Amino acid sequence: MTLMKLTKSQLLQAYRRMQTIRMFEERLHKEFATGEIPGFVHLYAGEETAAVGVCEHLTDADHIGSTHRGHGHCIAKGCDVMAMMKEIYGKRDGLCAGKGGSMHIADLSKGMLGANGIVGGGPPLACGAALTAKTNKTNGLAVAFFGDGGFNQGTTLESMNFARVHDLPVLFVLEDNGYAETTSSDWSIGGGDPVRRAEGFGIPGIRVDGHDFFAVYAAAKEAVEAIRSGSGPQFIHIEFTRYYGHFEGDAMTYRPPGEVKEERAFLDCLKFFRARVTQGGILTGEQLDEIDDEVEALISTAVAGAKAAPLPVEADLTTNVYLNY
Ligand SMILES: Cc1ncc(C[n+]2csc(CCOP(=O)(O)OP(=O)(O)O)c2C)c(N)n1
Ligand SMILES: [Mg+2]
Repeated sequence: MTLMKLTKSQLLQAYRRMQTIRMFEERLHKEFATGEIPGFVHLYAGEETAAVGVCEHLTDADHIGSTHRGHGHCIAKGCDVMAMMKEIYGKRDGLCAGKGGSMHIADLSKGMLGANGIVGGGPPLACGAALTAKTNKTNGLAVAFFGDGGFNQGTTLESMNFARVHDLPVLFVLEDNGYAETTSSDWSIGGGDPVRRAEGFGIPGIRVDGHDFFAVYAAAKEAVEAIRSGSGPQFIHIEFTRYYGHFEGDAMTYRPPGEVKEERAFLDCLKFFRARVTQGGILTGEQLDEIDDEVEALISTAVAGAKAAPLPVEADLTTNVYLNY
């Protein structure tokens, strides 16, 4: 895809969102080490193109099902960054009143169905949202993000079959970061080629280089346009790596030495983006630097706000639960 197909403001927004994800995650990595953040945290740094390249084609009326590595999906779908940070710190005015934490951030007003602690939990939710959109003829769609581990779960395979049989407006997005915990995706995906697996379900698919925002954006544009014109489900296989461990605290002994260092040096999607738009003369380095400064300030404010925010009180235990007390 040529850069000219994106307007300057679209390029600036995409860069801001990817940089917000990167800085959010880099800062969380540091803050988690202080011991102040409760629960588990899984970082999305290195995978920014998937969330942003896909969600830039969606509206608030479209839904996404996410994963345990969900911060990037939330940010790309427009969730409030300050409220997200408070949620991760378990604070009362967090996005889910401090009851969800990192792995259960949701915001239905933005179509964000929730990060999800169940591997393979997102695709059935996305199918449900897509069935609603189809039944109500909203022209909306749903995206199921899942990892290479999630791709081998029965729930994902059943969802792909269900989506095809019912011609649901669903985009299945495989975020192949090379590992499911410690297991290599080269080994774990039977048959080897995920696109062929999707085609086995009758779902058209494409593989893209996840280090290249423009490749992901173009593939997602085509898939979303096809779905909105009634094609039924589509599939995208995105390949990249995660910059951190499976969870914060993972010693990563299963990774070859230097793997992440090399990825960061030579395959960083943000560096690629910057080079493409500045060398093409479409944006200036100063415009991008300005965004970097603004995002850095936003994340610092979010962390300070989250640390200072009040914890839930005892009476909050019985609010927003299924039973009325
Ligand atoms: C149903 C289920 N089985 C196992 C787990 C434990 N678990 C959490 S994350 C994970 C690996 C997921 O790998 P992948 O889908 O590739 O996502 P990634 O962590 O690489 O983003 C596993 C096995 C779980 N949370 N849910
Ligand atoms: Mg994985």
